Amino acid sequence: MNTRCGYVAIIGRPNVGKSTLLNRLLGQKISITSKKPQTTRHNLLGIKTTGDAQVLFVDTPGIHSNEPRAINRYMNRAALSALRDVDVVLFLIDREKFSEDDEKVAELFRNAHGHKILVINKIDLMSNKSTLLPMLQKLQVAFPEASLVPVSAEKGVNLEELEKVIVSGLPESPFYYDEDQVTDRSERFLVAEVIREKLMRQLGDELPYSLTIQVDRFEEDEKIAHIDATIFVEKDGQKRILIGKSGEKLKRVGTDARTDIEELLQKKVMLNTWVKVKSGWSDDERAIKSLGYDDV
Ligand SMILES: Nc1nc2c(ncn2[C@@H]2O[C@H](COP(=O)(O)OP(=O)(O)OP(=O)(O)O)[C@@H](O)[C@H]2O)c(=O)[nH]1
Ligand SMILES: [Mg+2]
Repeated sequence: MNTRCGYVAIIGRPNVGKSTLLNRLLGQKISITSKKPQTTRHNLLGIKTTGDAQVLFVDTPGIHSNEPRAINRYMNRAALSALRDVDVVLFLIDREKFSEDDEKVAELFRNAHGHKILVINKIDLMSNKSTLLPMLQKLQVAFPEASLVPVSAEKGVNLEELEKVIVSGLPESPFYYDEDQVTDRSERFLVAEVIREKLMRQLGDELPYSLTIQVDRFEEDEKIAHIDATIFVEKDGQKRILIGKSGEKLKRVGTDARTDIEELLQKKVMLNTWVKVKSGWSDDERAIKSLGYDDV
């Protein structure tokens, strides 16, 4: 039997649903998601092996044109690097809005190598389904080389069709990874991401962009994992907001994170979190490197 295997980059502006789609396709949550744009900061490999195909999905940070800080430039760099040596490119857009950032990604998509698939996401939100066909026709003219697939990542609509189109774009090749492997990222990395997700979801608009997580201790035996993590923010005021009245806010974040980490590691988890101020880390090239933003 000839097997197929190759890399599939998932690109798009922030918030179109790239990470939601990855998790859905894998049938397992490895990538964090939230209502806020710029949730994903790192490229994340998600491996799906079924029958004679192994798909190596790369979820990427949303490409954006407003790049005020070093961390934003790192995120865009990461997304761009995913397009190198890729076999299939999935360009995700939201059903109706086509913004300046979408244009920017569209340009990269047009110039990309590999099979091109334009994925129109969130079709569950289309109130008038009769607008879908004319929209697809317009998009096909704008992207003549691309296969068009409308989906709902959240509701799982039309994903089998999408997978078929993806697999048909993969080259014949032996598998690169073990069949039961889901990602190449460490549990330590995934744990830090879960904590960041709970913070993204529970905090107001500005603060999430000023924080980053470092796992200081990760020790486990068969039954229990002991995890210590530091949440870095940029200002004293942010630390106060984050801790909240008598530590309530942080406690809620910790409880939510622990539940997800227990699910991830399949064991009991003792999680301790601290908040520290690291002034200006997000716009400091050296600081972001030392905080793990160093792989592109
Ligand atoms: N209704 C609906 N919501 C969706 C769908 N897909 C994703 N969402 C929501 O859109 C929001 C953004 O989803 P993410 O998966 O975090 O988006 P992303 O493209 O990874 O965003 P960044 O990581 O910031 O680039 C979340 O609130 C999702 O629940 C969909 O098919 N339908
Ligand atoms: Mg994402």
